[in-house]
Amino acid sequence: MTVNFPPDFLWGAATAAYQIEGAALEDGRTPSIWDTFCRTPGKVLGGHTGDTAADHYHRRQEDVRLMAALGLGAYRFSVSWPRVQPTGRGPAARRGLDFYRALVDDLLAHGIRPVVTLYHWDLPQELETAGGWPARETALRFADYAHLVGLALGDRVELWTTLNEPWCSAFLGYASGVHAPGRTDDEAALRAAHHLNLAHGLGAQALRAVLPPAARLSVTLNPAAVRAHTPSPADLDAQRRIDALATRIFTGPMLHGAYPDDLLADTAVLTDWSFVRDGDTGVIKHPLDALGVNYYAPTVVSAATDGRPVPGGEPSPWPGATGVTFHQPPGKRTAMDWAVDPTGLHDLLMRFTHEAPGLPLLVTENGAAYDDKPDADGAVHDPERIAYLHAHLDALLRALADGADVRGYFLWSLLDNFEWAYGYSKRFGMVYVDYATQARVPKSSARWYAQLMRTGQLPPYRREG
Ligand code: GBH
Repeated sequence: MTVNFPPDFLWGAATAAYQIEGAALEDGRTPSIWDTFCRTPGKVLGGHTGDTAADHYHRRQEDVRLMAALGLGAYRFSVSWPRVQPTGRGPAARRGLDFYRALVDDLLAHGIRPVVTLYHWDLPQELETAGGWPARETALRFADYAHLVGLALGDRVELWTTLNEPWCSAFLGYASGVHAPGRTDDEAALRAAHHLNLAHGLGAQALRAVLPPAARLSVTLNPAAVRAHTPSPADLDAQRRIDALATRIFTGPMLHGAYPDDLLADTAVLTDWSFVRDGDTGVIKHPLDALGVNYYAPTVVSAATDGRPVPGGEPSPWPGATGVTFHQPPGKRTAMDWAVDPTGLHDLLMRFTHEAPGLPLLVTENGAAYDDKPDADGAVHDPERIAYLHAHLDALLRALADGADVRGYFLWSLLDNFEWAYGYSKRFGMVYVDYATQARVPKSSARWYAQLMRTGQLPPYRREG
C-alpha cells in the first residue's frame, strides 16, 4: 500500500526567538534567563550568547523571502516574552510587539501560515528572580502574557502553541541545570513541571477568551520514545518510570485531567505534591485542537546494576529515577551523538493516536545536526541530513497509513542557530548561516525539502537535489 501526504498537509520549518533573533538589548527587551545563563561561566560552550544569533530581528524580510523561495507552507516561530512584556508583568512593549506584527504580515503576504509558540524557554529574568517556574505566580503571569500576545496577533494567526517542551524547561532548567536557569533541585523541578502545566491551562483559557472561534490551540511536548533495554521486568519498570517523568507528567493532566498514580508514588520521597491545588488539573485539561510532538532520537533504559542515574554524570534530569541507566543504541549518530532511529517517531504518533483519539497531531520539530561546511564553491552538501529527513518522513507516512491523524511537519530548523548549551557549535538548519557575514546559504537538504513541499512526494534521497 502506498500512502501519500494529504493535499492539505502543512509543510513547515521551525525556529525559536532566542536561537535566531539577536537584538538582545533593542526596543526595550530585557534579559531572559538565557541571557543570564550565557553569562554564567562554564554553562554554554565557548561562552556563546544569543546577543546576535542569526540576526533575524534585523533580517526578517530577507528571511521571509527565503522561506517563500523555498516554498514553505507554514512557519513556526516563538515570541520572546521579555521583548513584548519586558518585566514579565504589566503593559506590552509596543515596539517588541510590532516586530511580530510585521513578521506575521510578511508571512501572510507570501502565503505562509504563521504558527506562534508563546514560550520557547526565554523566561524574563525578573520572573526567575521572583521564583521562576517553581513559583505558582509565574503561571499567572504567563496567562497575562498570553492574553497580551493573543490580543496583538489573534486576528491574523490561526494556530497557537502555549509551551514548547515543558520537560526541558522543568528538568533541564531546574534538575540537571544544563539549561537556564541552571538550578539543581529535584523538588523545585517537579513544582516547575506543575506550574508549566498550569501555565499551559491558564494560557489556553486566556487565548480562548481573546481569539476568534476559528483559532486552534495546541501545546508542543518532547515525549520520550522510551524503550526497555531488555524485556526483563526490571527494565520494563525502568521504562515505565522514565515514561512517567518524560511524558505522562504532562499528558496525564493535559489529556486526562490527573497526574499518574505511579508518578506520584515514584516521587513521593521528594515531594507530597501539595503544590497541586484543587481545580488545577481541571484547568490544565483545557480542550486542545492539536498536539505538537517534537522527536529527534529514542531513549533506551535499563534497571541499573551500578546505581548510576545517568551515563557518566549527575545531577540527573530525572528526579527520583535513581537505579535507571541510559543506553546508547547502536547504529548511526548525528553530530549531537543522538541515535538515528525513525521508528521512535512512528511509535510516538501511534501512541497518541490510541491515547487521544480524535486529537490531530503535528510534528512540530524533527531534524538533525551535522558538521556542515561550505565546499570550495561555497555550496553546502548535507546528504546525511537528507537521509535523516527521508527516513523520518517515511516513518510519518507509515503512521498515516496506520491511521494517525498527522496534519503537518515542521523541520528543525529553518536556519543554523544558537543550540542552547552547545552555543553555535551545532548546526540544525536546512539553511547554512555564516555567522561572520550572516549570509544564508541553502544546503542541499533545503532544495530536497523544497521539492518535497512542492510535490507532496518523498523524493529519492541518494541524489543531491
Ligand atoms: C529541541 O529540544 C528544542 O525545542 C530546540 O530549541 C532545539 O534547538 C532542538 O530540539 C535541537 O536540540 O539527554 O537526558 O537530556 C530537544 C531537547 C534533546 C531533550 C535530547 C531531551 C535527551 C534526553 N531534547 N534530550 S537527556
